[in-house]
Amino acid sequence: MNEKHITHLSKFLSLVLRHAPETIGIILDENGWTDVETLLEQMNLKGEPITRELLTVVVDTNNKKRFAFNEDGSKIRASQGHSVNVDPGYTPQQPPQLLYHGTALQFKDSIVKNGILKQNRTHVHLSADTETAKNVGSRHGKPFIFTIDAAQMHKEGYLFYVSENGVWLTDTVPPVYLSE
Ligand code: HQG
Repeated sequence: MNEKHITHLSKFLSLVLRHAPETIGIILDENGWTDVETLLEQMNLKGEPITRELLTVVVDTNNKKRFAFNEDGSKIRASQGHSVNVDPGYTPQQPPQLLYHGTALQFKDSIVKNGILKQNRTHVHLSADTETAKNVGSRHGKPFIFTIDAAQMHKEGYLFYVSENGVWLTDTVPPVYLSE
């Protein structure tokens, strides 16, 4: 199986399972799940040939474990990263003392002033370690890492979730909890 093709399919799945299900005429339920058979049918119909076996390879080999099947394998969803309004239904968790947010240097001043905002996504995405945060930030430019006093936020009532693939999610991070 061709690695480039797997990456292409992963990006296509990110598009339809996180941002634009309507491009291939599928529907996400309120928790982000969609029917696997319908997904396969619609992808084949819309010029993205895929089999159940190939879909399983894409899910299993994904470097960030971006997608998950439900227990009986009849449904699939993205574990995080949505811009469409779905609620994965994760249970609030006690976060570690510190979490990290990797961004690009050009956003630093605005974040110091306004806090970390979720922009187009349903949540602010935070990392448990600086290495991951650095990789996230590099996607946007010269990486810059903010440290977040997650324990204090939690103490003051902010909710934190951890996605099935280990990304920490919260609604917003006000400037007062940020350090550089
Ligand atoms: C920035 C990837 C100015 C924020 C990653 C980020 C992650 C502000 C950008 C996941 C701001 C939004 C999410 C403010 C936030 N002023 N800029 N007040 N508040 N920003 O892509 O966190 O590979 O929506 O710092 O690994 O970069 O797709 O969020 O730079 O887990 O699976 O606005 O996406 O995962 O960018 O990345 P994004 P993100 P995948």
